[in-house]
Amino acid sequence: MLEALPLTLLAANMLFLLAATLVWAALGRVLSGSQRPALLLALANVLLAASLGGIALRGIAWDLLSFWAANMMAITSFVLIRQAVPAIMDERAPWWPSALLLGIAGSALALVPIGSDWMPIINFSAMGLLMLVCAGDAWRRLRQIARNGLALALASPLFLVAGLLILRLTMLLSGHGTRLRDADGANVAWLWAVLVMSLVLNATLAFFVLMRLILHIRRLTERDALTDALNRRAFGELLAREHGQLGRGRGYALVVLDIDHFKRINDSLGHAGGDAALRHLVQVLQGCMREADHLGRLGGEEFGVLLPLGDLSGALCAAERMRSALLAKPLHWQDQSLTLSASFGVAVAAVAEKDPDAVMLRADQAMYRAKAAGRNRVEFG
Ligand code: GH3
Ligand code: MG
Ligand code: MG
Repeated sequence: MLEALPLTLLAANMLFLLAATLVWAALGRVLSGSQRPALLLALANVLLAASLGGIALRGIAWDLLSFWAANMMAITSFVLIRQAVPAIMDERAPWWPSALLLGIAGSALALVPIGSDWMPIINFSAMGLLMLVCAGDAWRRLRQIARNGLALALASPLFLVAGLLILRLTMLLSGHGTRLRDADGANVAWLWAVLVMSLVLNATLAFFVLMRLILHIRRLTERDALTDALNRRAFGELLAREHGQLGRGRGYALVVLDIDHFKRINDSLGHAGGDAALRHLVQVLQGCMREADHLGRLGGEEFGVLLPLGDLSGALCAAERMRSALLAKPLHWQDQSLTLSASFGVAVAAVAEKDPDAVMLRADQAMYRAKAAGRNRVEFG
């Protein structure tokens, strides 16, 4: 009865991994933005299942398949998992370090006698290292979107898996469990741990995919589809939040700007050219802004720039920088080159003002004064 337990657990592990393969393959079809990581993870799961299948067939199938190939498939599946984490976050990590490690492990596995204790030691060294790098990379990437503590908590299941692989390596180094199919307590416990590990790993990565999707949707609700600047609602919310800090001594400045004679641009370049001009303006303005500043599209060809902690001279300076940058960088559209200009209105929030609408009104009025005074200039109100 106990003799058959490792085989039963191997079969249970394989079934779970095959089910996970199907889920990732289906997710890859449904979530168009996450096709690449889903495909990598489907492949990783199926390779891990095949590797366990190879182990189950030891003594029955060809040794090269059940030992060397089974180990290589297991390491490859961790290479794929390591590459899937940046892919989930829409980034690419270079393949060569993983490929180099795979090559070294493959050669080392080919050099040691088939079935020797060194084989699982080489295998777990490579898998443990890959998982540790994967967890560290996930933590580093998560820190870009979450506080350090939260990023570590989110990446901790991956560190747990790396820890388990390294624990298994230390067991192997002390001579325990080198033959996975032997029905000893350590092997049975390990096979249960593999089941839990596969579950934790897949669930964590699925959570990352979900998180990325939520962040993407949130971005869509906050951004203007044409220019990717904040939309009016999101900009208004930021402004209201900043205004709430006024009482605590944290001031802000607001710049409102409107492209000059935009109708003429639409008339001469066509509507698509006008759209390109709006995107160009946003690009130029973003090049003039500090990291803490926010740009929003208030409507049509009118934009707002929120300058936290901004005073009047600083805000006038920033607006002047934007105005001259716009003149210095003409729009290239198809074969034509066109210089854009805009009129700017600047206002600094006063503690006495009840809400940000009053500040916006002053900046807007200043912008209209700039229009009336001949356009392509900065006024304050
Ligand atoms: P002024 O210097 O007084 O601001 O003149 P203007 O022509 O820029 O201002 P007006 O308000 O008369 O015209 C704004 C034009 O912007 C009219 C509208 O068709 C165009 N517009 C608004 N939104 C978009 C957009 O998303 N894409 C394009 N291509 N045009 C837009
Ligand atoms: Mg205009
Ligand atoms: Mg306008």
